[in-house]
Amino acid sequence: MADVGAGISVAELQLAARNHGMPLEALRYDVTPAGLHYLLIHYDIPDVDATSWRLSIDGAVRTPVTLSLDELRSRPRVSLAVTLECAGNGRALLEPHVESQPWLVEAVGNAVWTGTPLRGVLEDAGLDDGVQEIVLTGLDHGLDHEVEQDYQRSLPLGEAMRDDVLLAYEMNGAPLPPQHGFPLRVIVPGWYGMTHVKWLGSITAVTGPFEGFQMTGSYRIWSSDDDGEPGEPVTRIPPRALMRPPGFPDFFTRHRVVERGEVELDGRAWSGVAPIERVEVSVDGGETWRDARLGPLPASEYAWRSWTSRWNAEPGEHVLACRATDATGATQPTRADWNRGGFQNNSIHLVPVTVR
Ligand SMILES: Nc1nc2c(c(=O)[nH]1)N[C@H]1C(S)=C(S)[C@@H](COP(=O)(O)O)O[C@H]1N2
Ligand SMILES: [Mo]
Repeated sequence: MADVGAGISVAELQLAARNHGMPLEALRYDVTPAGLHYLLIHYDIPDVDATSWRLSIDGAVRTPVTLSLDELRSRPRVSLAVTLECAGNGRALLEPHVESQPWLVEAVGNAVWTGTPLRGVLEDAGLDDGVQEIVLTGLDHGLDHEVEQDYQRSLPLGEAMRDDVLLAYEMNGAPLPPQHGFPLRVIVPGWYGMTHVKWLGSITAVTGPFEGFQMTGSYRIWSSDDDGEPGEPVTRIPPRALMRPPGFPDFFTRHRVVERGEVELDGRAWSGVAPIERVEVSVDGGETWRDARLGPLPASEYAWRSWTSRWNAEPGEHVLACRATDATGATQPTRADWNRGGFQNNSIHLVPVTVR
């Protein structure tokens, strides 16, 4: 860890203090308690009065609709366990340094979200022919790179009409906490976090591509520093595994101390593209690998899967590692390619330990 994050600015520290990660020991919970789930808030948490709040469905629809929270709650109800990960997870491990929220590996959580399918709401409004995308607008407002905006993301129509895309009003069986989008957020299983719009205010059907800042000015893979490069959009989460760090930490460095002998290593693995098929573990920094045991099938296709692996720990310095492979055969790189926004760094998780 020595020089990772060298040159992190006070502005980045300010972001890191607002937007916390999931402490890695919370990998022990299949369902992440709300307070331990990672958090990413671009602007301010809006102040929403649930009784006067309304969701509007407008744009290229036959009947524009507004719905209250009670009306949404009386619609068909679906609960789904979904692993959310920020597209910037791993950013601070990239070199050269990318300025933004300086995540290491912990921008993840797996919660049970309850709500009503977006699809039904769109069908009730009646989409016009030629609708291409659904724009989701949050009630939060701010500036990014001098562009003043409401937080907005769009979804291609095909994704928006999936049965498992939810307008969620509960997290882990309780009303959404303010920081996670009260009173309503979108859940798009499989996609990186930026698409799961919180504090939802309106849903707008559009007949062309939506080109708001969060679609064109961010969340794209730009491989160079060239401003003119359009870049590929960031969409679904590629495979990743994390290890629950064994033993106990040093306060300041968080370096681990492990007692010699049999150690049961464990963690979680997920992919937003296809089910996890394999997790491997290395106890020599990724030189050699062996298969971990996969836990039971997760509660949903988009929830993380547990894994375990036994290790006979011998005294000395070791670097533990894990990596996931999904059903498409996609796996994790030892070192991900740099990109200007610092997105999608799913390089393997390394955990240095001292065994005594
Ligand atoms: N309205 C709004 N929605 C938002 C954001 C935001 O800043 N405003 N942040 C997004 C990003 S980048 C991520 S990673 C997820 C984080 O969700 P969580 O804080 O519930 O973990 O919310 C997304 N939804
Ligand atoms: Mo994010």
